[in-house]
Amino acid sequence: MKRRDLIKRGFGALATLAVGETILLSPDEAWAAATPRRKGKDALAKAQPRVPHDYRKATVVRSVCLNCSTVCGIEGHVIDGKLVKVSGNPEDPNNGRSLCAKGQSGPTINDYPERLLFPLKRVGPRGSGRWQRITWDEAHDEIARRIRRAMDEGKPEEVAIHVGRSRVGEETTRFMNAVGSPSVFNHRAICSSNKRAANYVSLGETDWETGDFERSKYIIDFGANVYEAHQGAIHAAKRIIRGRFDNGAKFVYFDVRMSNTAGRADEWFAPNPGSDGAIALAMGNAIIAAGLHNREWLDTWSNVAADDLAKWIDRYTPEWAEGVSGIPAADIRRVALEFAHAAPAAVAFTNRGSGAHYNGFNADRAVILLNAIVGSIGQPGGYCYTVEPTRIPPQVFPHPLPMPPSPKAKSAIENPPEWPLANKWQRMKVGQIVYRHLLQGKGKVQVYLSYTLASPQTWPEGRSLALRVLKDEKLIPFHACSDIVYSEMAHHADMILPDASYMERWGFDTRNNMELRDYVTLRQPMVAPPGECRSFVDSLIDIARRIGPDTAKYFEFKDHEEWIRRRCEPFGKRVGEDGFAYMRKHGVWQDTSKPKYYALYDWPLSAEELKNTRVDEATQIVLRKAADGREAPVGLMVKGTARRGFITPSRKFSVYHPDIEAAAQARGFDEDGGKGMPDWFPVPSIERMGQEQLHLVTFKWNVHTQGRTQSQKYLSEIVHHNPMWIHPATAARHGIRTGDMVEITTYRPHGHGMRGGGEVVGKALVPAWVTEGIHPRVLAVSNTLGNQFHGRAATAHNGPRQALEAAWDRAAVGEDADLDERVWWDPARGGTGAGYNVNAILPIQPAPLVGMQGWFDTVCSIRRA
Ligand SMILES: Nc1nc2c(c(=O)[nH]1)N[C@H]1C(S)=C(S)[C@@H](COP(=O)(O)OP(=O)(O)OC[C@H]3O[C@@H](n4cnc5c(=O)[nH]c(N)nc54)[C@H](O)[C@@H]3O)O[C@H]1N2
Ligand SMILES: Nc1nc2c(c(=O)[nH]1)N[C@H]1C(S)=C(S)[C@@H](COP(=O)(O)OP(=O)(O)OC[C@H]3O[C@@H](n4cnc5c(=O)[nH]c(N)nc54)[C@H](O)[C@@H]3O)O[C@H]1N2
Ligand code: SF4
Ligand SMILES: [Mo]
Repeated sequence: MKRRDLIKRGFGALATLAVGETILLSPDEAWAAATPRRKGKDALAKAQPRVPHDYRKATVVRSVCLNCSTVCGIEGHVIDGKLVKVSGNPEDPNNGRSLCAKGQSGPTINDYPERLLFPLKRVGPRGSGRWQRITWDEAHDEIARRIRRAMDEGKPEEVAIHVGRSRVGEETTRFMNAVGSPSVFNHRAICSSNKRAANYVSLGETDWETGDFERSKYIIDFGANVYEAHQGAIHAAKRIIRGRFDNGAKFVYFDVRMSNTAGRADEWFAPNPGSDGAIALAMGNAIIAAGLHNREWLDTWSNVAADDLAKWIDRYTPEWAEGVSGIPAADIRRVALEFAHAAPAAVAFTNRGSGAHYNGFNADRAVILLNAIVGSIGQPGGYCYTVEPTRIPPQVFPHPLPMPPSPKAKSAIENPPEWPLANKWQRMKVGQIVYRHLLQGKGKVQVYLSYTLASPQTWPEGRSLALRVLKDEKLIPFHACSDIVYSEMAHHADMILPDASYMERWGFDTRNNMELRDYVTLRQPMVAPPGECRSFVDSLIDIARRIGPDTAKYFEFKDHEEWIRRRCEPFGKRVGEDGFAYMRKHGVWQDTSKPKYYALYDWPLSAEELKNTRVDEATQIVLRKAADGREAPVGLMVKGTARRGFITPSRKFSVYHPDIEAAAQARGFDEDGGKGMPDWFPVPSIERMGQEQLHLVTFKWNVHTQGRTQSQKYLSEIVHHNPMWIHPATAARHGIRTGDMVEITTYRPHGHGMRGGGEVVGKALVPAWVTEGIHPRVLAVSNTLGNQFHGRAATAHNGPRQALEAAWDRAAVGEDADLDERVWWDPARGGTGAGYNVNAILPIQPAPLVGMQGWFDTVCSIRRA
C-alpha cells in the first residue's frame, strides 16, 4: 500500500502521523471503530505508577492562569520538564496565593492525550474529519497567500479574525491593522458589553468597577455570581469574605437561582428576570425620598443635580418595582435605606445576571447610579475604579515601532450601523450577528481565522445557525482554526493550527486591580509545548512576514518572546534593572508610585497639568490648548480648584449622556435610555409572555469555563451533568419529576434590530431537576456542557484513546489511565453522560443600542417528553 493511501484513525494515531499522511478524526466514526482493549481492572493504571513529587526539587515559574478570564497570577512547579502543580503567585495583588479548582486543573491540559500536535489540512469534504498532516511552512504560506490575494483585490476587510475569550487583543489588532482589515470579531457582546458600556457612560474611563469590598459595610450584588464565576471571582470573593467577617459588612444578592453566592449571602432575592434595573431605580427613589442621598456629592459631581435627579426618579417607586420584579416594596425600601446608612462604605455592583438582557445596559447604569446617589463612587468601601484596567499601559510597556495605522476599510459585520453604541467606547462589536450577517450577505469573508472560540457550543443559535454557516464553503471559503484540542470549531475548519497552551506561551495580561493600582502580569512558558504545537502569536508574526514587505515591516522581531522582551526594555528604567528579567522573576509589576485610585475624579491637577489651560465659563471645564491650537478638556473647576473630574463630556459623573439620547433618536425609539437618562423598559418578549410560558436562563458552573474546560478530567469528573432546574410548583403543574426528560421549545424574541418575534427557534430534550432554589417561572440549564468533541473526559467516553492503526506512542504524548479506565460518567458504564447544550435554541437577540446578547430573556414552553 502506498503511504498516501493509508488513512490513520483517531487520536492515538495522531502521535505517529508523518507529514503528508492522512488521518480521520471525526469522533463518531473513531468511537464506533475503537477497539475495546480491556486488560483487566486498572491494568494501565498499574503500568503508570503514581510517583509522589518532591516539590523542593521543582523549578518555580511565575505566570498567569487563563482557565478563565479572571487571569490570576500563578506559580508553576516544574520537575523534569513536566508541570506538576500550579499555585497562586503570592505577589499578585489580586489573588495572591488563592486559586480556584479550574486553575489548579490547568496542568492536565499540557500532556492531555488528545492534544492536537501538528498542523493539519482538510482532505475530503468540510466536517468529514479527514486531515492531512502538513508543515508549518505550508500552513503559513497558504494563509499568507490568501490574505495577500484579498489585499491585492482591495478587499482587506474580507480577512477576518474571530476571537473568543482570548487575551491577545493587542497582538491580533496589530496583525489586522498591518493587513488593513477592521474585521476583528470579538465576543464582548456575547459576554459583558452592557456592563462595560454602562461603566464607560457613567465614569468615562473604565469598563469595569473595582468594588472596595474589604472596607465595605454593605454590598448589594445584582447577578454577579462572585463565589463561582464573575470576572475576578477569586479577587472579589476573598475580599467580600473579609468585608463580611472582618468588617461586619452585609451582603445582599439578587439571582433568579440559588447559586453558591446566594447560599452565602445574608439575604437572597429571586427577582423576575430582566427586572434588576427597576429594583435599583426604586432603591434610588426610596433613598432620595427618605432624604438619605448625598446631596452634596450629586450637586458637585453629577451632571444631573440632586433636585433634578429626584424629579426623574420620582416615577420609579418601590411599589412600581414590586409589580415589575416581584420583590416586595418593603424589602426594596429596607435594603435601600440600610445601604444608604452604610454609605459611603457601600457598594452595589452587577454582572451578567442584570446585564445579559435586552434592557441590561440600563439596568447596569441604574445600579451604578445607586452608588452615586449615596456618594460612594471612588470612596473607601465603595464603588471604586481604576484607569483603563484592560490595557497594558503603553507608556510603561511601549509598543515596538513602527506601529501599523488603523485600517481605512469598513465592515458592516464589525461595526453594524443598527447598533450605534456597540463600538462607541470600546470595540465591543455585536458578535452574535457575525454568522447571521454572513448568511444574509451583509458582509463577506475570504479568510476566516478563529482563535479560542467555540461558537457552535458557546454562541446563541450555536449548533443551529452558527454551525450552518461554518459548514458552508460559499459563506466561509477558508477557515483556519487555532485550538489546543480537536474541538467542534476545529472539526469544521479547513486548517488546524495547534496552539501552545497558556502554560506554554508568552503574553502580557492585566485586569482591574482590587488594590486600586495599575499592574501588569507576564505569561511565560513553564514547559515546552508537545509535538509541533506553536503559539498562535508566533504564527501571526510568521504569516505577516510572508504576506509581503508591507506587513512584514511591523513585525521585525524573531518571535513573541522577543516582542515582549522589547516592550520590557524601557520598563527596565522604572525598576532599575533588566525589565524582562524583572517580569520573568516576579510575574507581576504593580505601580506603587501613585496613590491608590480612590476618588480619582477629585485629584487636583498639578501645575504641570495646568500649563496652557483656561476655564470655560459656562461649564467650568478646564481646557488645554495643544500645539496645533486645538483645545481638549483636562479637568473641572470644583469650588475654586482645578480637579481631574470624570473623563465624560461634562467632566462629571454622567447620569444623563447626550450620546445615548442622540443614538436613540437616530434609531427612532425611546427605549434603552432614549432620553439619555438611566431608564427601565420591559424586555418586549417577556412583556408578551403567555400564562404558561416560562423564562429559560443559563449559568456557569464553578468548575467549568464555557467551552474550554470539559476536556480537563478532574473538572469533568466533578461536574458532567447539567439537568434543568425547575421549581416544584411548576414541575407539579406539568407532571414533571426529577430525572424526567423535558422537551423545551423556545421562541424568537420581539424587539429592535431583528425582525420577527414569536416563531419557534427550536426544541431541546433535557432531564429535570426539581428544586426550590429557583424562581417559579424560571428554568435554568448551565451553558458549559454537552460536548460532542474535545476527547474522552468531555464526551464521557471511557476506554482507550481512539487508537486504531497506531500503537500509541507514549513518548510523544502518553496515554492516561484515568481516561482509559475511570471515566465513570460514561453512559456505557451507567453514568449520566456529558450533559446538554441548549445554545442551539437560544435566539440571537442584541440589545437595542449597545448590541449585547440578551442571553437571559429567552421565552419557552415545556412538556414532559
Ligand atoms: N448559553 C450561554 N452561552 C454562553 C454564555 C451564557 O451565559 N449562556 N456565556 C458566554 C460568555 S460570558 C462567553 S465569554 C462566551 C465564551 O465562549 P468562547 O468565546 O467560545 O470562548 P471559550 O469557550 O473560552 O473558548 C473555547 C475554545 O477555545 C479553545 N482553547 C482553550 N485554550 C486554548 C488555547 O490556549 N489556545 C487556543 N487556540 N484555543 C484554546 C477551546 O478548546 C475551545 O475550543 O461563552 C458565552 N456562552
Ligand atoms: N467558573 C467560571 N468562572 C468564570 C467563567 C466560567 O465560565 N466559569 N467565565 C468567565 C466569564 S467570560 C464571565 S463573562 C464571567 C461571568 O460571570 P457571572 O456573570 O457571575 O456568571 P453567569 O453565570 O454568566 O451569570 C450570573 C447569574 O445570573 C443569573 N441570572 C439570570 N437572569 C438573571 C436576572 O434577571 N437577574 C439576576 N439578578 N440574575 C440573573 C444566573 O442564574 C447566574 O447565576 O465569569 C468568568 N468566570
Ligand atoms: S479564577 Fe480560577 S480559572 Fe480563573 S484565572 Fe483564577 S485560578 Fe484560573
Ligand atoms: Mo464572558
